[in-house]
Amino acid sequence: MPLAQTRVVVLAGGVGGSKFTLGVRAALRKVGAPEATVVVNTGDDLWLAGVRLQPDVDSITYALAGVNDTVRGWGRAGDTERVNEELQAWGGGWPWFTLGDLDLGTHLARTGWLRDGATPTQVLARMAERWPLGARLLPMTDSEVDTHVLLEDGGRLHFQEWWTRHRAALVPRAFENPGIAEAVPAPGVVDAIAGADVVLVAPSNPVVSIGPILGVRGIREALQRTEATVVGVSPIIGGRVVRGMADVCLTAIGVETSAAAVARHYGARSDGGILDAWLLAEEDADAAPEVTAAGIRAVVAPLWMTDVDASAAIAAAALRA
Ligand code: FO1
Repeated sequence: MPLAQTRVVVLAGGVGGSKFTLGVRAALRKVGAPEATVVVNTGDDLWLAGVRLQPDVDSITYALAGVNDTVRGWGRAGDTERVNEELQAWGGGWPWFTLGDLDLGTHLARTGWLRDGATPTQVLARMAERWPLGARLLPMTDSEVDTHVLLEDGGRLHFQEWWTRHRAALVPRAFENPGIAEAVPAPGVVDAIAGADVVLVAPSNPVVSIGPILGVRGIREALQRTEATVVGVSPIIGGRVVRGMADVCLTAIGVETSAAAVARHYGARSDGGILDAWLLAEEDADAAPEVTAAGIRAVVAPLWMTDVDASAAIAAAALRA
């Protein structure tokens, strides 16, 4: 299959997903291939102060539109916080969570359309009309799924509170996704996977970003059935998480923070899992035999997403795999 005709689907969430998606877009443009379809995690979406927030959808949309805050890693570049100050003066929202003024414009538009009866898929398509994103974004599901963190001390927190307020410092014993059992894939997700030549699993948090996508009934099955090659990119480099606090999440579900352990967690397609191949960082080349032994083809490549060119090179390596 010539690269120029490759139909690509990406499973993505959050900051790792945004950087990787930018790389995929650049790599596909370079060879004149069609735009990728990106299935985005919506498991940490939430209602706050009457508006619907979609952190991962917005991170990826803003990044593709080139309007994201690359320093903070979330929200809009150059945003201000006047509305948030007033909201908090009323005791609204969360004191440890900032809703930027421009970002709030997104949430208000989205909430209005949802209230008018649009589905999240339709809302996202409408948002994508504003900027030439160069990729088709689909939410993993149109129904509301949450992420809760069950703590060692018996407590239960919303994921955003645990992540943003406590910086993942409270020891989790499990993650739950209320609503996931009833969720079905958003329209177009299963067809995109079925019609793809390559499915790429972004180097996003395996537990709270990719985990919910795979938890939507029908998506894992579509990955197992597709004729596409499914290639994952390790979010672990040199035995450490590249960004975020994915190690805490992995420990909670009993997975070691290593490139091979995450590959085994996803599993080989030949063994009921989802992967055909796994991109390992050069720093983790030693782990290649372990990955191969699990029935997954190991491909060693530089994996630091330092800029779009580096991310595009990673995406190209994944496409070649
Ligand atoms: N992350 C923070 O660390 N602090 C914030 O105040 C914050 C606000 C925020 C508002 C809207 C939004 O879509 C995302 C926001 N994030 C914030 C990022 C987000 O909480 C997490 O980084 C992701 O959910 C993890 O994937």
